[in-house]
Amino acid sequence: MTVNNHEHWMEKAIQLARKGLYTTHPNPRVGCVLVKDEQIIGQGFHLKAGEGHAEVNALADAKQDATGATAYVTLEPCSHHGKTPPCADALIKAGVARVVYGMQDPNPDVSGRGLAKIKKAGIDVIGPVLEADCEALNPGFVKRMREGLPFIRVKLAMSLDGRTAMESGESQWITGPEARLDVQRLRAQSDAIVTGIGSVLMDNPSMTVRIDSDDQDADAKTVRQPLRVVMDTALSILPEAKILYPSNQACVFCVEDDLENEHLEALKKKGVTVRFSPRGEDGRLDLLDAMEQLADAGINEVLLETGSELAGGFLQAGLVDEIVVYMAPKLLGSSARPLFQLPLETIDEAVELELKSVSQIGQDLRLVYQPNYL
Ligand code: AOF
Ligand code: ZN
Repeated sequence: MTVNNHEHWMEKAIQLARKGLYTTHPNPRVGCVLVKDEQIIGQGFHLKAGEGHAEVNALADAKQDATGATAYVTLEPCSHHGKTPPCADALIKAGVARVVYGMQDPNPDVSGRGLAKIKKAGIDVIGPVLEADCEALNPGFVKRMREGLPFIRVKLAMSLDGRTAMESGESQWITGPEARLDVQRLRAQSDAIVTGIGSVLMDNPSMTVRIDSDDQDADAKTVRQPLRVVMDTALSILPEAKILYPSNQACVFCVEDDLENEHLEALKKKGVTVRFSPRGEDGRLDLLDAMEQLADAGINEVLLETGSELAGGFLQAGLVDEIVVYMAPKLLGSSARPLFQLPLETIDEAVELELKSVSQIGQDLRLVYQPNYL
């Protein structure tokens, strides 16, 4: 079989994996097709942690005996007993002749052991195939496993003159309804939404996901609400703030030596998780430490939805992996607030970005950038 055929079937497996876009957390999105005589005989994807992995679902779906089939799977089949038994064993038992994989599993419990087990059983192993596309399914899982940090995406809405809010901080409804729906999809695919106390005090947002169950992109029936996280050095958030409810999915980061104590007790009583981070070099909450704590808690993808100051702080800390900007056909004027607060003085200090994609969405432009950190 030619490489192109492998890519063709792997592309099908990738499409299946995308169905888990909103639901697999903290597990990766994975898809699998079983091919025999140039026909798909079974297909599956991972929907939810604790439930069947892609390979097991594909085997269960198989309309005929999978003996001699080729399994195309976007991620190396697992070799460990997690919440479910090893997929490598299931494929061996089913008698597949060949396994074509998209990328090695970066999970240290697996990382190469699944492929080794399959090879040892006398099954052909081919890969990686479409590795970059398979990695792109799981930027957060991959980053958490390799670096102990979540993948951090900053979402910003701005006017043509690069302003995100009026001088007063007033910022609602800069972009059109299509762009706002797109933001709902970004929220739904994120494990956590992070914001700052400034945005909470200004807008009292709820930051929940409101998405149609017939969304075309993924199985949206089981959309879960991401964890809502507030960066609040002095713990000045009011226990009634909307973002804290439901309280079992809310978390506030603060610095322990700076607390307003009655808030701590009130928040704990309401069931909100309060986490402590040390002070960074600039005297403010250490964002790197906070993000490491989130990764340890199984958070793969973070969506940062906040004002220009905290967004600037994340950028300067080298923590931003992707910037999604919605640009509205509006001018907000020269006294309005900029996209990021960055105290730069010379042109050499300019932050370089790489443009990844541009698309029109309603009347707005959607621009995706990756920072080029030195
Ligand atoms: C696969 N196929 O569809 C997925 C895999 O706790 P468990 O049993 O669900 O295992 C989770 C780990 O299994 C996860 O961290 C990742 O390494 C792997 N995910 N592997 O072969 C799948 N979702
Ligand atoms: Zn598995």
